[in-house]
Amino acid sequence: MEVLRIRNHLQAEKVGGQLFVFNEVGSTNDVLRELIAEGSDADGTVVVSDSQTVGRGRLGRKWLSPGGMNLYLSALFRPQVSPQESSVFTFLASCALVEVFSAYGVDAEIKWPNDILVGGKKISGVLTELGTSDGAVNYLVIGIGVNLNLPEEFIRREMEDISEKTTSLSILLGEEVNREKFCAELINALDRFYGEFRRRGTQAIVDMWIERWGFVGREISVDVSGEVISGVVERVDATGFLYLRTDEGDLRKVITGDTVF
Ligand code: BT5
Repeated sequence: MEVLRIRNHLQAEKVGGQLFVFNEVGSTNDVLRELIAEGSDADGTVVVSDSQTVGRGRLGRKWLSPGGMNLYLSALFRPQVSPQESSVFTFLASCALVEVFSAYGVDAEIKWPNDILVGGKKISGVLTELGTSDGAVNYLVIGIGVNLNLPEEFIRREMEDISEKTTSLSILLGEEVNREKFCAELINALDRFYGEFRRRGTQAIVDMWIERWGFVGREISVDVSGEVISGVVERVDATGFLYLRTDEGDLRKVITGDTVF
């Protein structure tokens, strides 16, 4: 991927102001953290790589990151938020992804807390990491992986255990996707939602996310470190925590976990 080809499609105000493109890195989240340590720490800085050798998900999981076909992007945000509010930026990224997929005519679903699915299959994941100093957020690194041109046979061959649960935009559209254009559109969407955040704060992002997620008032099951909690989602607070009313009538606050279908 080439910087200029991405820049050609950019309309962003803040996100992507500094844009670094690599052929191969360990993880774009780590590269961005190194750049921050070296002083390239402008709000909205973006790192993109063609491939990752050790792409990761949450809780030490792997993110399969073959070269030449997908998007691996990390964006730096420096908002005034508490560490508890950092998951609101996972929501922000999810809203941006849903908007971009929708522009391709693809109806994407959000799976709490950080997955984007189409027809029940995962197409994208978000990994939010934070740097703190004195208990306050110094920066947030939002890592986004999107399966763009991942072919069906790669999924079958290399992703055996998750092959039934994985898809890509090219499979859905039946044609190759221009990765630089998609990358720019995602940066533009992140920029719009970041603008909303700066104007209207965390609650506005949570509200937009709730609308797109669509599970308030519905029953879900969540795996929290091996314990499955089921209940009706009563609300999502301004820090992104879920409140589930269980069959027993208890209200359980859920901070993180995985939705179980
Ligand atoms: C995620 O974690 O979904 C967050 C993924 C974030 C990846 C981006 S790429 C740019 C940046 N740099 C990084 O190193 N990471 C970020 P989690 O919810 O823990 O899901 C991980 C699980 O998704 C794995 O255990 C697999 O089951 C599945 N998975 C792995 N690779 C996949 C892929 N390419 N497509 C779909 N599912 C995948």
